[in-house]
Amino acid sequence: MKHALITGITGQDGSYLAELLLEKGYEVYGIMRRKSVVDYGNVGHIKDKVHFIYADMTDLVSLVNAMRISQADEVYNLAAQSFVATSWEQPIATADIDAIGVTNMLEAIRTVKPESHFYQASTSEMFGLVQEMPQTEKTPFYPRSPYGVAKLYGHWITKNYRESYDMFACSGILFNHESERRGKEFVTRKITDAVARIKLGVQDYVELGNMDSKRDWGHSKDYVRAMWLMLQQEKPDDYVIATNETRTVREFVETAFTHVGIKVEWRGYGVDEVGINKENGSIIVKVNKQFFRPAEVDVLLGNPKKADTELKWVREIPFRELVTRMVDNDMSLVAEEIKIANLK
Ligand code: NAP
Ligand code: F7E
Repeated sequence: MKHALITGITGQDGSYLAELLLEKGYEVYGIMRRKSVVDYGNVGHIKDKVHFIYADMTDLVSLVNAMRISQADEVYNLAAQSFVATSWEQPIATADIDAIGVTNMLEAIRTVKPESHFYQASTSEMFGLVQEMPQTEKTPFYPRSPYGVAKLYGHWITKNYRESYDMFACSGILFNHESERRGKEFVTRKITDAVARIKLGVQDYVELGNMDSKRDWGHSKDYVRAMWLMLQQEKPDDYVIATNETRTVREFVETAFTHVGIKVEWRGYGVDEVGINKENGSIIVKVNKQFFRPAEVDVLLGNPKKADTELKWVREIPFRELVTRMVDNDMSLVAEEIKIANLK
């Protein structure tokens, strides 16, 4: 039986990856941060099947301990301060976790079990101000946020440990992937949660930032399969994981509202743009400068050809299904919330 250690197991990807590895018969270990109230995040439903170890990416000793306890054959480093907007508010914490944290994990592996296979959660944010379309493994990087800069360090240190110590260390350059378990501060979940609240009559409108920003959005469940595939190859390498489709935030909004039977009509430009419910004329989308970033990544579009060819990785959940799954999930959650509030 293989042992796997997942950092960031309580997050979106960590939870889907833990489910996948349990299905495959792995003994799954996950690191958790100590909090004042115990919180299993997205893995509450499988908490009895996972071995939890208290550790932190900024604490090398705790990671060495996690390696000693788990004796992991495969280490998936998913832990990160992952919200780009917060990386301007907490640039140093972001660097400690997302950059130095990677070296901590690699050193822990090198000390305890250097033959372990290592996966690093790299990101399309490293392409930032994109230098070519679409982006591939060969596209030069130009990060545009403290998050992107920190992740670029993590990417290169992974490659460096592979070349310096012959470690089986891979980076997945994953483009945006979302799900029903996505944090509500990210634009997709913010939209689907708001669409459910507006449809069910408990919210009037949603305020967003840059509506023209374009992203290559897939589903997390498909993307964690790619992580596992990378660690099963004969040789370690880096791969772009993406859908090769890109859409604006505005298109995401339209698709989500359409799914609940609301047609949005757009009026005005820039910060004055509003989305109107065509049926009754009410404003359901506004733009608020507060959600703009100091430097933006305008467009991302990834070419996953190498992953298709070498990993035989295919995306199974198309864009529309991603959106409808998220909206349906939020409709159920908000309806339940309303039911409970009415019982009080
Ligand atoms: P997420 O939901 O924000 O999960 C982040 C995880 O990291 C959580 O489990 C969090 O634990 C943990 N964490 C944060 N700081 C930590 C620390 N100091 N020590 C230990 N654990 C810590 O992120 P995700 O969407 O699943 O993404 C997974 C990884 O892929 C991240 O590295 C992210 O940067 C990267 N990535 C994501 C995307 C995407 O579109 N989702 C694309 C490319 C790359 P708590 O529960 O305690 O907060
Ligand atoms: O923003 C725009 C915003 O916060 C997407 C992380 O998983 O993917 C994610 O980073 C776009 C940006 O994700 C709002 O300006 C407009 O252009 O959902 P997001 P992200 O920044 O792309 C990458 C690949 C990662 O690695 C990260 O960890 O949407 N946008 N209005 C907005 N964004 C937010 N959050 N909120 C708004 O109101």
